[in-house]
Amino acid sequence: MSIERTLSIIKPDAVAKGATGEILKRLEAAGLEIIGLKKAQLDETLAQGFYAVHAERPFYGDLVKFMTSGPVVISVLEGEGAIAKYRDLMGPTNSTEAPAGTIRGDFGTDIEKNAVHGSDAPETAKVEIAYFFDASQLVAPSQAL
Ligand code: FUP
Repeated sequence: MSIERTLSIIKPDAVAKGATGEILKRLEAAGLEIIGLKKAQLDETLAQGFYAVHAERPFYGDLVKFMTSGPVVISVLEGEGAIAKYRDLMGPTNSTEAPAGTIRGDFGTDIEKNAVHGSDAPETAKVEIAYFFDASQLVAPSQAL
């Protein structure tokens, strides 16, 4: 495995529930370092662009509406095997199928309101990180204390 970066979005449902702190705590506890972080209100154009790959899917309009329904917390995580590690912590896409102990199992509701997004591959991570962060907004990971 290698050191990777991945993009995380804590979605409007989880932010509205006050779960931001707990989710960030789980990421850090798993050894993922937060090297960029911001809270944002996505507008329609930004949400549409982020999910452009799903533009032809029937759920696209509702997904964009959901993602713009309230603030999100966007972060860049760095660590050994960060992409798979974060997807393991998230659990499966559909929160109704996500086991307790996973972020989607504990904080999501269904396949749309599923609490978090995480990149699914190195290529998508690169594009997604650049979509929300300039290089100058990311810090170098800290050295072990
Ligand atoms: P994931 O990689 O787990 O986030 O899942 P996908 O890329 O397959 O889907 C992206 C987002 O689309 C999901 F987070 C939720 C939403 N979605 C729906 O709302 N309905 C569906 O039937 C499938 C996905």
